[in-house]
Amino acid sequence: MKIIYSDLHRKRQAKTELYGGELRPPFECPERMDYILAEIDKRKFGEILPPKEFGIDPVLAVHDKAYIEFLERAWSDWKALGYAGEAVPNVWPARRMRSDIVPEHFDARLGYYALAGETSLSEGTWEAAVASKDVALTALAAVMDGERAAFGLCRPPGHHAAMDQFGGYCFFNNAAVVAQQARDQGIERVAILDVDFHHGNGTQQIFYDRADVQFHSIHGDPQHAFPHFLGFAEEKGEGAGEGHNFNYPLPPGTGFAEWRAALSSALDEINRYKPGLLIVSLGVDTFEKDPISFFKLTSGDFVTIGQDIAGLEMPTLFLMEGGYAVEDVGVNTINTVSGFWSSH
Ligand code: FKS
Ligand code: ZN
Repeated sequence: MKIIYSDLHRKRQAKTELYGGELRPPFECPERMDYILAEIDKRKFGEILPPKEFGIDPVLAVHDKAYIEFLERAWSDWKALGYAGEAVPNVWPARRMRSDIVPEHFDARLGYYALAGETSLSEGTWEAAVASKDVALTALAAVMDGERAAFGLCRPPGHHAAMDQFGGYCFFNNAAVVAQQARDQGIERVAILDVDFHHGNGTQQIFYDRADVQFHSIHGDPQHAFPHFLGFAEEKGEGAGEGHNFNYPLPPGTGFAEWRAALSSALDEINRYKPGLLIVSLGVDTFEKDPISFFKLTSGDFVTIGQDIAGLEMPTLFLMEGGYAVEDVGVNTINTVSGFWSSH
């Protein structure tokens, strides 16, 4: 399998994440990639290739222009204010206030374009986010050129990023960028299967009113898990997208049998939809030892997930999302893609 990877992810090396009332080192750290690379090397699995540069146009196709410009300038704007720490939002256009005015003061812009407060903007975040979407787009190009599957080792992740909001460690929605690019290159229907522990709120939002990109997310019940305010089963899409959004929220303590039943429903539905491309938002934070999640999947279960997905027999693009049991992230990730590859 072709695996696309860039060292530029290291430019995102935030020092802080707001968690439990403290600023702690982020769960989403560069070492996650080191464990994946080590596992690839150990098993001699796949072939690692660098990304090509695709410019900003594919991002503009799904994200707001002013949001992109905000992100590009954020670090220098923040530095100009002379604060000591990294850029952490602390004010929002909350319910009963106005969100129709894009604010001028950077503190307010930061909150305007943020959907949560854990993700600090830091030096190099923009460069890493740009490289991450190029990794995704290069992996797509491999599949468009006829590969059965490819794996974009994206970091930072993308599935929480909405049309004009960052958060949940995400800046550009890599899955949405490649889904749109595939559509623009003539693929009529694209399915996105999000198996990260967290609901893919950004991906859902971007395609919510569209029938040409179908979204499935299996995740921790938002009553108990981030992003908390989206991802309920009753969200089925709107307008032309009605009936093309599928959420499978699962309770704390969910084990593989129940999780796999949700996967099976999603795969059945995707089979009926007959997309020309399947994009898998691959998070391995469903693992039993994940420090911020509550599912109980074992390392062996990830092999089965890969095999089950391969059963669809569709051109498939895996994109990396979350997973924070850092020392197990490599094994769990490569178990998934190698399970797929050895049974396709
Ligand atoms: C837990 C607080 C959770 C934020 C969690 C973000 C998860 C990010 C992710 C991604 F794939 F995007 F990286 N705080 N009490 O894993 O979904
Ligand atoms: Zn996650």
